[in-house]
Amino acid sequence: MTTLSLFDDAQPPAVEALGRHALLLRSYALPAVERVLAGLDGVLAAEPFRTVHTPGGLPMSVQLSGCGDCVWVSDKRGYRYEARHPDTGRPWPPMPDAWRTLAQDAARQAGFPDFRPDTCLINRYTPGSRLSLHQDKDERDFSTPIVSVSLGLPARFVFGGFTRSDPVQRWPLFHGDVVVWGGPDRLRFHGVLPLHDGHHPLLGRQRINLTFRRAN
Ligand code: MD3
Ligand code: FE
Repeated sequence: MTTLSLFDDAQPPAVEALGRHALLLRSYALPAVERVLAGLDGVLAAEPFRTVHTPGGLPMSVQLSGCGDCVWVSDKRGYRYEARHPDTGRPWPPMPDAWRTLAQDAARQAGFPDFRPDTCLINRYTPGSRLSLHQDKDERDFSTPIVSVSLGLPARFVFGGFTRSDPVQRWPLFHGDVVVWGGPDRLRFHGVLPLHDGHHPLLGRQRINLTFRRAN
């Protein structure tokens, strides 16, 4: 006789498809989360979060940091990747080994064994922070995937089509979730709805998202 457990059946599946080439690996980062958070402390000590402005001069509600060979920046001169911080002239801190390993392992799971990220953008959301609908088009080669790691408070992620007015789907992203976006799905419009207030046992009143890319 089989033992039925409602609790087990209530667990979400380990892998969900947001699109044909966009795979959500639920809780994938949890086994490595201590190492990931230690890496975060190191990167933030060298490169604290700062508020950046759009080319039009508006402050983004999400704060940014980053590491690797280059990092995505935004200011009056536009959106671009820079090998040095535009304000301080300093190179970015190196990508922690545990981060690179996690991103490459997740990419391999999703069918991208050759992914070699050269940058990680770190987004910090506090209650009310949002990221409006956009495409990621500042990288050299759109055939390389993007890997994102969600930490802290849950996000309401919005995933649309190839034009801004296409219908969108909403997905909750929780602490430890990893998403790999490849193929055509790499160019879909996406965004994050305003963060709800709450308290996360490890990260407090915030959500932190790591986004691994090959920019150059
Ligand atoms: C889907 N960050 O940094 S991560 C970004 O949660 C960004 O902070 C969001 O969008 C965040 O550009 C979403 C997931 C993500 C990243 C890149 C994508 C989803 C994507 C590129 C194409 C399609
Ligand atoms: Fe994006």
